[in-house]
Amino acid sequence: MNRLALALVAVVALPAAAFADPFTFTATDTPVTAPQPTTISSSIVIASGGSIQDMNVFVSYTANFIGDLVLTLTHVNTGTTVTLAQNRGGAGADMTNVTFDDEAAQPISAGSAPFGPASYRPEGLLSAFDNQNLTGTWTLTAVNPVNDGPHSIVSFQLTGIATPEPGTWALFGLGAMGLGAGARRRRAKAAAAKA
Ligand SMILES: [Ca+2]
Ligand SMILES: [Ca+2]
Repeated sequence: MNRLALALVAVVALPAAAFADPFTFTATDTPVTAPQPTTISSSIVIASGGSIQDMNVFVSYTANFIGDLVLTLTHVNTGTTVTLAQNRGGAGADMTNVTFDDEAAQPISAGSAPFGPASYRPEGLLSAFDNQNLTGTWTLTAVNPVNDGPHSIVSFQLTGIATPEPGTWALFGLGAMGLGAGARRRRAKAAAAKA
């Protein structure tokens, strides 16, 4: 394999390993509390993210008679909404340290209140966000139309895997080419000095 081929392998192979990065973003506006039936929401603003490969949602929420809750995650920038839990848990209360994850062993329909700590597959598929850009505003919304007292989003977090957008890849490639050019110039100088 010649040097050019080696350099190409390095440029192509390194980013895939180095940049399929796990991410964690935590809402800072929690707790959000209101009397039912007022809808409550919590948002996370991500200034610069990559292409989503896996999205999971971590939630703690409190309410009596949780069975009338509809909990959704919306990417405001694209308008994509995924339902996490809809009318689950009956007369039970609360959802504590619950992770919604397409890869979880059990669906939310198999859980019972109080939910968690546990992982559940959501009602919809979080893979709806795959290959979309992580950048933007993400809103967790709790609709609870029957008044059983206050309800509260106690914590909200997004976790998953993202890779850089094509623009970032192009910049990385240019950077790697620049390094290669520098090495070639240094070798040429060394050769000239010897001559
Ligand atoms: Ca997942
Ligand atoms: Ca209620």
